[in-house]
Amino acid sequence: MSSILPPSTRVWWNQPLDRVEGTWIAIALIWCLAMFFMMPYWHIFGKQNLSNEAYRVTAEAYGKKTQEMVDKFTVRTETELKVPVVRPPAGGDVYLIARMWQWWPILELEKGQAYRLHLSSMDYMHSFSLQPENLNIQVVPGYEGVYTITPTRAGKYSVVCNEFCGIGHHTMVSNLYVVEKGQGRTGDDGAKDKVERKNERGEK
Ligand SMILES: [Cu+2]
Repeated sequence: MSSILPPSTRVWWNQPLDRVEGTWIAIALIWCLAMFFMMPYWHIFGKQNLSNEAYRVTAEAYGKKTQEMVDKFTVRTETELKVPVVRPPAGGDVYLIARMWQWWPILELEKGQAYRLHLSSMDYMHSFSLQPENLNIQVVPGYEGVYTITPTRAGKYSVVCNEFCGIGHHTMVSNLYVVEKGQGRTGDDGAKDKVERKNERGEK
């Protein structure tokens, strides 16, 4: 038998099951079932799988909601692109736009507060990867994913696009800040920080 000539016997496949073959089929079946039941188990008892809500949304509607949050809660801008850093009230809704090739705006969240993180794409498929946390969320155009998150450690996190989205994919990086309660480089606090730093250097 070859791939060019037809098999010599017509019914070539009707053979009794070999013991080794049967054993491997049984092993594969048991493993498949184990993985199948691990999915709901890990969703309930594991910490990696987020429970999400998803809604249909248009890019325009989502952009508008994000813009409203940015208009209300921007505390400063960063980088030469003047990306707004937004600090929405603790426990509220936060919106993040993924688009070629930018995350917009930059979010500043308070440690220990639960937020509803909204994610949607303005164009193609992207993926929200939060480093160094083990968090990876698909961001799909036309859908608004909502994830309830509670930052547990203060610091500066990196947001990376984990879905190849074109020529500028590798530049689609951003930050996410988690600050201690009542802290952060916001308006007044920022001014205070500057004064303190001046004092440390002995300047007046
Ligand atoms: Cu992307």
